[in-house]
Amino acid sequence: MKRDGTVPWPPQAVRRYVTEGYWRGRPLGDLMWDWADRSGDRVAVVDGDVRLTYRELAEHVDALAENLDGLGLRDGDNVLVQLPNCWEFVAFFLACQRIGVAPVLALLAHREHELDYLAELAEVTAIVMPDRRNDFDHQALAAKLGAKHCAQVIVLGEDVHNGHTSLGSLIRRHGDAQERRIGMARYAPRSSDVALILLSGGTTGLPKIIARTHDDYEYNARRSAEVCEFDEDTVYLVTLSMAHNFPLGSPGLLGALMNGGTVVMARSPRPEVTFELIERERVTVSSLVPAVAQRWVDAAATTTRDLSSLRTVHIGGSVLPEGFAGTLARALGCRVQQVYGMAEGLLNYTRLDDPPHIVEGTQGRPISDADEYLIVDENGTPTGPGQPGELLTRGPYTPRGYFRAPEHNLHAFTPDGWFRTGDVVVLHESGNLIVRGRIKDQVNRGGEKVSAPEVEGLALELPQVRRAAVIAVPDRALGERVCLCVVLHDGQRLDLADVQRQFTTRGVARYKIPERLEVVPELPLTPIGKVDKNMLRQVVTSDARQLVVGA
Ligand code: AMP
Ligand code: DBH
Repeated sequence: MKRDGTVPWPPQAVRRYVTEGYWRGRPLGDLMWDWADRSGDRVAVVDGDVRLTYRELAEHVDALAENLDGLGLRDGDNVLVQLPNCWEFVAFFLACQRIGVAPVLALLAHREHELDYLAELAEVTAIVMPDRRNDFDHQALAAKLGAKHCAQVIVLGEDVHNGHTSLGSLIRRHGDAQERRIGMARYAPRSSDVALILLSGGTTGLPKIIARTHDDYEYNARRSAEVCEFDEDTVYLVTLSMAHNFPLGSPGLLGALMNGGTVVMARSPRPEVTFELIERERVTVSSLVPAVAQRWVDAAATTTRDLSSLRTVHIGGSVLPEGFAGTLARALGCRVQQVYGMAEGLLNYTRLDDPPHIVEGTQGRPISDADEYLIVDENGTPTGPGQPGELLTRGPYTPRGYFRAPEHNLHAFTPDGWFRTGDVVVLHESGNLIVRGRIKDQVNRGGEKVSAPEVEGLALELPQVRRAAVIAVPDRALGERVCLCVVLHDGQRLDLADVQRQFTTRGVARYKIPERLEVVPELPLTPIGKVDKNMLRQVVTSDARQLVVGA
């Protein structure tokens, strides 16, 4: 099946990106053998006791790619992938790239509500999930989704049910690797095709997804790795889920592999797990969200692990508390790069030679000379120097539309292709950007983005609820948490535990489930009749609360 629903860059932009060398015309899957030819005996991936050289990785990937073809997966297919960080995930990702299959990268936290939607929207032909994890039976859910969406089920783990295929058995190397490598030429996906599908945090009923091409994503990772000075000595620890754009390609594990470095997989971001890996594998760099970084800082004070190999930490995904970049650098004895990025494209990093006040006080600047951006007011007019406004952007790795979302794209992009980030930024005199806040209707829970309208829609399914509004409430550990404000039907009662139980039964990812409930007699409205969330936020987070609750 061929994918439709992507929004291509206009021809003059394509010409520019090709002639000026941003896009190299190479599918991601081809690169793997460039790496193996260059660094074949070096260790590419470490996962527990498994250590794979670049050559071994490439051979596993080709064997897997051929077996996926044998299962009937074809160029143009999409596959739903929900896996923990592990070497098999890296191999699966690359095998998809070899044969033109696009992985749709779901988070481990996602449940039926999200996965069913993704399977439907992307029309996936296969689903890859672990057997069980943390007491959740992923395979049972995979079976249900597979049956509903006529998709094959591929399972990571020992306990593979009848009718499902074992990922372990597909990945085994066999036969003549050189012959297979030559034979792989028959797949040859085009570099302008979709390579992978990333999830956005979303600001609508259900989050939108982003199709990234080989050309754009290769540049995304390559240029990021240049900015972050990755090289052969880079040992990158995958701390966050590799389904995220940040550890996957910003520069993340792809940036490390492109430069002959080593990628170390962590199953959990907890310091108990990651510090041991840093010591054992002499890790030089990792990427963290502020909530995880805070736990590392706390643990670093008393750890007996040797963290001296750590040279740089990338931190981004949500607003960094003031002064925290400096605290982090001191606690871990390394440099910090702030990263302001998005699955939609645009990436900003502070540079390694920026002075400390810039590293601590800004979220960096775009990676590419071809990145364009504007800071605009509510009318779309550029704000004056130093004035905050919404950031709009376009460029060689920022697609011109969400996947299969023509209606939504009318609002999310301007007619001339600028992506409206929904973030409020200000341009610092250094040329770096500072993120001041956002106008999008979202909660940023420790870097995981939650669409407020999505949670409101789910709340309205509860029989007790007449009206619902979701706002972010500040939280020390996570930055923000989801607060659900509801007006109940007459005579109804509802408490937080009840809400949480009903959301869990409905199959909603845990990070979206409200952690605070406010039952109010009415929701405050703006003059044009929309819920006034600014007022609601003030009411809920201050003493002004009585005003509405008592109204
Ligand atoms: P997503 O679209 O889900 O990939 O999330 C990207 C969004 O995360 C951005 O548009 C910002 O709202 C937020 N974000 C990412 N990095 C930072 C950062 N360093 N500081 C503040 N917000 C950030
Ligand atoms: O928050 C993000 O989505 C994000 C943050 C930092 C991102 O996608 C990235 C870097 O690539």
